[in-house]
Formats: sequence, structure tokens, C-alpha cells
Amino acid sequence: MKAVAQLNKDYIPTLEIDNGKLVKNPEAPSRLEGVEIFVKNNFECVNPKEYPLNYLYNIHPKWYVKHVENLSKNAKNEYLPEVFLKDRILDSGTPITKKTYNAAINAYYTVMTGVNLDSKYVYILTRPPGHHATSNFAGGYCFFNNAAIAAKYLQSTFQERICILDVDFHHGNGTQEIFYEDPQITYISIHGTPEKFFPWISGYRDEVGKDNGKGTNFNFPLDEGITWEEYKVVLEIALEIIEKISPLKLIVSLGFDTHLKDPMGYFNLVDEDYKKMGKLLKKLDIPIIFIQEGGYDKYANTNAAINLFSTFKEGENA
Ligand code: OKP
Ligand code: ZN
Repeated sequence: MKAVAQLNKDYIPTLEIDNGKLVKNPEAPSRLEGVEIFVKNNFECVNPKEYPLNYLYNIHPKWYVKHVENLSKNAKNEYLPEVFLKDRILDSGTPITKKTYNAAINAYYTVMTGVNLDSKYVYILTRPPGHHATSNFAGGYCFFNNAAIAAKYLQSTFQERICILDVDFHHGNGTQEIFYEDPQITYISIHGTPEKFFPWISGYRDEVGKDNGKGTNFNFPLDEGITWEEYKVVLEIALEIIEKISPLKLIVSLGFDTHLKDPMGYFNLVDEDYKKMGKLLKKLDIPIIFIQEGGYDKYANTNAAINLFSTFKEGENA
């Protein structure tokens, strides 16, 4: 197992609006600092390298990247949108600071470094997260869609099928939208039902893909309070789909906000459940690239990571 980490510790959004009130923004580097220590002590960990931006432009048009850059460079203190469509930010949980653009670009470098590592299992530990960003809208703390960039890079380089399994508590509306008509990239998500939880607008069962991509999008919305017994049944269905497709690589959009202790997610998985999740993923015997998404309790995140990855450390020198 190899890893690449870049937590952008100078990028600390402080605010978001929740229920009409300014509240503390939980998407801070501290949430992943325990995970980073674990990774550095246990995996071969490389430094991110710079890459040209063309693989970013395969997902996000140049004008959108420039737009994020401009909002960021012009930000005084912290910018929260007032007119969503004009600002191309979906929600009030995605403030922009002077450091936002650099952090999102650094995350891109980290993703590109990770997808080019020579190892059966790779962990890309970075932030800001990506799965809520569409090709031309930011949202849910996300600006550039890290998992989509990785998937598109692999698919176009190797002309092979790629699967994305999104286990963050929140539906990855951005990733779904980006690949909705793409027959080569399958998106599968297990998440809190959008009837009750962010991002509200998508993540329903009947969203199955469109045109050539019909049948390559799978949503498994679940109620709050789900424990491993119930989660496992759905995860096994998702893994059967992946097995059938037999992709060149599996990308896991990895959110730890499914943990009982997480303040933003409402499932009830506990530490040991992530070990079981890891075992099921490893049984697939398909190369996996894990990309960090959510997870907002520092201790829950650390314990989830230790348990999940314990299986991948053992045995073979993959
Ligand atoms: C990001 B990820 C806005 C509150 C909504 C957004 C949650 C974003 C989760 N008023 N909070 O998928 O972990
Ligand atoms: Zn989430």
C-alpha cells in the first residue's frame, strides 16, 4: 500500500451557514491530522508532485477553474455567496478564502501523484474534498472533483472501465453528474437518503444514468441510524456490481462521516465495522485508489482509517 498526503494546513475555512445561522465550518485540516500520522507511520508515503493542468481541464472547463481562482484571489477574509447561480457555488457551506484556489490545485497535484503510484492499493489523503463539485459548480466544501479527475485520467489513459464506489455519508452529486452519460465510468453510492440529508437534489434510486450511460449509475439511499448489519447487505450488492463490471481500477470516495461519532453524518458504524469494510473490499481483488472525502470527527476518522487499512497492510507487498 502506498499513500500520498497533502492536507493544505494553511487552508482553514472558518464559517458556513447552517439553518440560516453562521456556524463553525468543520472542513478543517485538524479533522485528518490523526489519519495523516497513521499513514506516515505505516505506509510508504510520497510527496505530491506538480502536474500540468490538462487533466483538471478534462473535468472542469478552463473558465470555471479561472472563476474559482478569481473568487479566491479577490476574497477578503472569507467569501460566502449571496447569489448562488451567479457565483457558481451550490450552497452556503462552501466559503472561499485566499487559500482556496491553491489548496484545490494542491489537491489536484496530490490526486495526479496518487493515480500514478505503482501499487495495487493507494490512499490519496487530501482536502478540500471533491465529490459535490460538478464540472462547473462548487458545493459541499468541494471545488474540484478529485475522484472524477482520477477516474477520467485512468479511463482515458488506459481506455478501460473504471468504477467509483462512494461510501461518504453524503451523496456525491458532482461525481454522479459528471459521469451520468459515460458508459465507461460507473458511479455507485451508498448514502443517507437525500429526502432528509444534503445534497437533497440527487441520490435517489431512480437515477440510473442517461443515454449511453444508462445502467452505469447506482444509488443506495439509506435511512439514518443504519448499523453494520444493514449497511453490509447494501455494500455487498454494490460489490457484486463492481465484480461483474471487473474494472481496471476501483476508486473509493472515502468518507468517514458514516461513523456513529461523526457530527455531520447519521449512520451508526463503529470502529470495527471499517475493518469488515476493508476485508470485503480486499476480497474483490481489484486495484483500489482510496480518495479522502468527508469525516469530521478527528478521533472517529483516525480509528476508522486504522481499521479500514489494517487489511491492506497485511500480507502481500501490494
Ligand atoms: C461534505 B462531504 C449547509 C450545511 C450542509 C454540507 C455538508 C457537506 C458534506 N447549510 N453541510 O460529503 O462530507
Ligand atoms: Zn460527507
